[in-house]
Amino acid sequence: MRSLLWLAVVGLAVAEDGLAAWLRYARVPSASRHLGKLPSAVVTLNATKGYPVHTAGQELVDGIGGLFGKKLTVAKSKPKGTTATVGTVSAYVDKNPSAAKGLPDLVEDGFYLKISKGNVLILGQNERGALYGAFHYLSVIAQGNVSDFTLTSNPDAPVRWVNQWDNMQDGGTHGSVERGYGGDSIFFWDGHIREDLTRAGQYARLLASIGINAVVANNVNANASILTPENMDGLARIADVFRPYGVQLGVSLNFAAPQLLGGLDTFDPLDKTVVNWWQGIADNLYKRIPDMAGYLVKANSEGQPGPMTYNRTLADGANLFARTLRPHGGIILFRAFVYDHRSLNQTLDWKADRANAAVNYFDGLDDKFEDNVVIQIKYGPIDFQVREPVSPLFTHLRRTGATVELQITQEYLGQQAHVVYLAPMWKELLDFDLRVDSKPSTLKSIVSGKRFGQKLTGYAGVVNVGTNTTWLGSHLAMSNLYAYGKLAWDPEQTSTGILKEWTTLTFGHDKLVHDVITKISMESWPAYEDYSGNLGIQTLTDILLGHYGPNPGSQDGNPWGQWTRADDDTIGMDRTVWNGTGFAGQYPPEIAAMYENIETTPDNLLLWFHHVPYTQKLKSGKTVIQHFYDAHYKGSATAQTFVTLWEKLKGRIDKERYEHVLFRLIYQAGHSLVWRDSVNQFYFNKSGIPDELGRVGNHKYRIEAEEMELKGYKSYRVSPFEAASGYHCVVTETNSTVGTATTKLKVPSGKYDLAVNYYDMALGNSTWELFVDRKLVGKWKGDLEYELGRAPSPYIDGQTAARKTFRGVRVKKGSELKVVGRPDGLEPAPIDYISVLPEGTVD
Ligand code: GCV
Repeated sequence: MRSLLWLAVVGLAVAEDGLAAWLRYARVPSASRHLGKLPSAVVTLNATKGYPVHTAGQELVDGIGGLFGKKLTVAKSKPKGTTATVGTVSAYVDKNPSAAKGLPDLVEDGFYLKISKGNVLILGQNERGALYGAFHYLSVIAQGNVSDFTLTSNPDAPVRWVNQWDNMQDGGTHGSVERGYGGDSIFFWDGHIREDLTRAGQYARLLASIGINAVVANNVNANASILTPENMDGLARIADVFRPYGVQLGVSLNFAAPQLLGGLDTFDPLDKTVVNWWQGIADNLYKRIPDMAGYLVKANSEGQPGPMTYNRTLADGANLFARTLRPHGGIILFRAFVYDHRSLNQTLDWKADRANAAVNYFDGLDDKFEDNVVIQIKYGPIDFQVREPVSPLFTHLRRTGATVELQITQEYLGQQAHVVYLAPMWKELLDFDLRVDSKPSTLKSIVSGKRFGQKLTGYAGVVNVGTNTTWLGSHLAMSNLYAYGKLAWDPEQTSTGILKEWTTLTFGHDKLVHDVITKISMESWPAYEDYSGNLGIQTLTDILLGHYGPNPGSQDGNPWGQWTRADDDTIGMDRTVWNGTGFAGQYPPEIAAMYENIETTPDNLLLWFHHVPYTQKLKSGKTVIQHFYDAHYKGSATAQTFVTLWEKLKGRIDKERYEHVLFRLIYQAGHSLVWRDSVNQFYFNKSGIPDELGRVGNHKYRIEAEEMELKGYKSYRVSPFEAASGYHCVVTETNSTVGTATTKLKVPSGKYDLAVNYYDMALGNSTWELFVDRKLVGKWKGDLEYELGRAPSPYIDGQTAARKTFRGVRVKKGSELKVVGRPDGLEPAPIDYISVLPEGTVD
């Protein structure tokens, strides 16, 4: 068995398909030189198979074996030679009572490490802590550090959960995993819990290695059927594969389950039969899963039922569950994402504002919650946008603990088809000082419980991994999951420090690899913000469909409340108290005053708080509109450099991951131009204000497909208009007609980069061929819906717009340029334009 496990670990490292993530245990450089500084045997104290101390022993054997090629033996008591001893503090003190005095204080899940001349002592406050300590030690030596050290490490907060938005059934809300871009659910299929939960166990291992202690496996948009006896048995199986890693299971509930599943005629939280029904559920769950973490509840939000249906408060709703969990020691994370997406009216009410909802609903309830209720608050008041101010609700809960909800899955941030390293954004949020009572009150101090003294506080990360071997659909996106765990444990860590660790563990020690990944990652969030939504206007993505690709117009004119209030002359949400929605007044006075005043509002949140003319001058001296234009050019130019940077790594990392990442970066570079042009075109059209640098609307290298000589293709007006250059593309005349678009080139003879902008809809897999003087330059297929996990779309719009570039193509003046498009299914091989670019030019 041991050798099988050994092979599995080594095998994972060899395949480099991403499955092993940062736990590859790949051989460190000059491994044999360090053997003397490593333990020769592992002693596990009071280990029981299936529990974390036992797992820790196995990880040490596998880890040191993989990293250094040294085979360790596992012993129950102290063998000869250097030893790694791992266990809980109490097990250690039982055996060595005199050692108790020298040990530090540990909080729940904390650990102590003492490394001295090859002897390693790893003690956890509990079994989980011991496993965390083992993973920490392995991470340190994997980074090449085998020197002696002593470390006491305690988590900053007790709640360090992840949420999966997995549906029980494919075709549930947004497929198998809502807002998941890494494949199908690893937990559920066809309404049931999967038989094979291997991936769930591997997931728990990854999470334990970064200090995560619970996973809510099912979507917050919960299906009541998760609570059938059969599915409860299935949940118990998930808990069984989590347990060896100290990861507890949490369950999302549907508030109306007593009616939907229980057959009651009510789900009123104060109704006795409802209370009894829920008590029965808790008892049945805990009978199967005695160590269950608790519940997660989304109520009265986006169509989900909740206590307000019966005019009960949110506290009545949360407490109902809290009381049924109390006898079992469980906790409930109750989401603050409560708002009504049906009644907000933008036209009639200048003061209407979705951002106000959370504080409005929760104000006055702080002292009404049971003490095993935690309020889970998204970092910003709207919904995981590229930039939001910290939610003011964090300052309104002083007795009840809060978790900050961060989103690892990049719903509004490029859906893992764009690289966006999120740690810098999270750090900015966590470091933000909310100045409660005019005292230092950073978000991190609030969610650690230190600022207000609550016991139950922390972090909740929406992760949404899937069956894809890369977990998230992209190798580089995994730095976000790693960073989430690291920051939840210790928010003082730096974004670059975390990245460095992750890069070493994931890709090795090569300095160039580090330099490139650091540069791309650290520039990625600013670049994405630059080419999506600037100055606090939100991401400007398509909020009605897949939340992917540009669609600034979709923000307004609907009750979802992600408004920009852009008209021909002005833009931005007036959230001031004196003239607007009053949202700024939800902050403590110092912060409220800062946001109330346009002069003291930082530029990057200007349009979040103020409604201004496009000609409003920023602190930089630029106007709002010119900033938009410039930022979109700057951000998309940065995205182009990611490709050339990555290409430097050819041959320096394994081919499999090199190609996988390169494909995505090339796609991102092309799509960033779609973003640039759509957003700029939209606001140029609205404001009529030209770009001072004359770029917007002027594309001298472009040949519009609709202006080429067409055979079998016809011109098609795209909606929204800004998603196509010249507002039009071409589509084949029928679903079976082959289309050709031909033109004579007027450029001087030479080498050019030829870029074809096309649309890859999820309705078929058209093929395109590009010819110069009848010679095939290249051929490609419209199959991005299989290659990228981003939300598939059936439309010709900013979501599906993509670019294929052929570099260094020789053309002559007068050469014939031809694209042949073969439709497939309902996809009519659409083409927007072709750019004939002098080498190195971007447009
Ligand atoms: C799970 C956003 C997402 C929804 C998500 C919701 C939430 O609106 O688009 O997919 O639903 O947030 O966080 O509950």
